[in-house]
Amino acid sequence: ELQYPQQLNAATALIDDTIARFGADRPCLGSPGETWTYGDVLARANRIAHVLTADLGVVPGNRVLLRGPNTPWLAACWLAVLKAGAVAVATMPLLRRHELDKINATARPAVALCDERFLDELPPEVAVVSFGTDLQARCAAHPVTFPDVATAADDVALLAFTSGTTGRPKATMHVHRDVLAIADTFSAHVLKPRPDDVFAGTPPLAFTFGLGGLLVFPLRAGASVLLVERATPTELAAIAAEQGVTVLFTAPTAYRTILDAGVGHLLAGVRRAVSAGEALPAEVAVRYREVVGRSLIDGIGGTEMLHVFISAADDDARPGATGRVVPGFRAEVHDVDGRPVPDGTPGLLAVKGPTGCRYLDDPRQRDYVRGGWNLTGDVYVRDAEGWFHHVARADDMIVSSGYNIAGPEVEELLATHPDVVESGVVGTPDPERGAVVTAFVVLREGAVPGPATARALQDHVKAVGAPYKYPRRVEFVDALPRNASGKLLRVALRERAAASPTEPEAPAAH
Ligand code: 3UK
Repeated sequence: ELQYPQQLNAATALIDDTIARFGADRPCLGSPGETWTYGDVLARANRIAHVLTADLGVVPGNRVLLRGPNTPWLAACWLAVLKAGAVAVATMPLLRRHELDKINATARPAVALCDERFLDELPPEVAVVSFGTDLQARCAAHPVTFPDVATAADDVALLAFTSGTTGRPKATMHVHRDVLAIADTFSAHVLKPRPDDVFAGTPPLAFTFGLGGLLVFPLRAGASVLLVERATPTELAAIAAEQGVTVLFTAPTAYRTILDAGVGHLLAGVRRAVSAGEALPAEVAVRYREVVGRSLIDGIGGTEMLHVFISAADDDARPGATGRVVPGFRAEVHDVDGRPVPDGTPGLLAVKGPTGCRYLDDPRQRDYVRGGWNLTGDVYVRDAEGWFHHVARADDMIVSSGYNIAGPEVEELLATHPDVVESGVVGTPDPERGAVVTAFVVLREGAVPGPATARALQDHVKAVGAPYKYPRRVEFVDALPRNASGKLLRVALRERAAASPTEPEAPAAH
């Protein structure tokens, strides 16, 4: 059981309390050009908190929209918002006006703090202060100390928007206690960070995967974090080697790309490499272990749960399984009526723990939380040893001629063919079969996109998996569509498949 005082400000805990434990002169936030010590971060966050409250009239409970790529300024603004007792609404840098309009309408921020290079897409009705120059100039007029607002542990600290691809975006509310709870469960028990650790990675701070891994976890441990604005997977590997990164956060496709490029050895100094957002293909997990000598830490988390609740560990991983329940959480596999199913049987993943789903003003709360359990929308199997195996998102199950086929499973089978870089597998409606398994495939350089390769891939799937799972339709594409947090957009593939009627069994060359 985690115990927190009733009065709790997560930003005070992450900065002021960490300084009290480890001192102010240690490195805290780094970017390619500079390093801010804990003392620098404290002074800047405090001054920004004065700007928010004194200059901009922000009061506790107001929401403050944040926008920008991962930089020390963005991180300091996030801490300042919490110090002021306000609610941080961080937005993904890739979002454009249309998406920001929806977020603005739901969150109704009092003011926005925005990287000066990212002002363009903000809705005109939002009052905005840009950082660094404008905000920096205002900061100079304020003292480096600030009396942090004495928030309650269960006051809302942040709104995080789900990466959902249909309908109105859902805002999830997380309280000050939740922010510390993710550090004191997954990070403390699985990552076991030390003050000399150097964290880095690619997820935006607006994605709670990045917020935890690239701000909350390092600061809770007195460690430092290197914030990179943008990096290809191979650039990330080079940065990790050059900068002595020891804890790394990125998506499964990035690890795969690093291994494919033959630069996996650059991660030799990384003690903990976390993969989340999508299922980690077993093949990638195996190759990573061979090349780097440690296991990737696969973890499933979610915006609704704030962070990871089932994970492997660097010294305890099983390729093909996500992991085991993180201490502090409970997880079960349920049938549609909410009853636990026996081990070995697929069902709906149900989770409870110190964090959980609280949608802001949204009837979909009723679907996500049932009988006290959070239903993530994933189909999972638990084995007798307590390992959880990801099957698919419930929406990504394909029912074809009465068979239940998980799109991601067919993707795994395809990934074992040497010509395949990656694939996205969805169902296309079909009058006879209900749905037809359709694979969008990215081929390795040199492989020929055409009927012969399609046939070879189909035969391969039939040979390594149950034959009924083979993709009756195969389409070759240059890249797969992904959303702002790097997830495969299966909805877009379904639309594409439905829009381009192809003769089954006679795939067109791309
Ligand atoms: C899927 C996974 C298999 C799964 C997230 C870590 O991804 C995060 O949050 P989102 O709200 O999406 C949640 C959904 O993504 N998923 C995530 N990780 C895995 N599926 N294996 C995995 N390891 O469908 C889940 O329900 O975007 C991940 C930490 C914080 C996060 N917000």
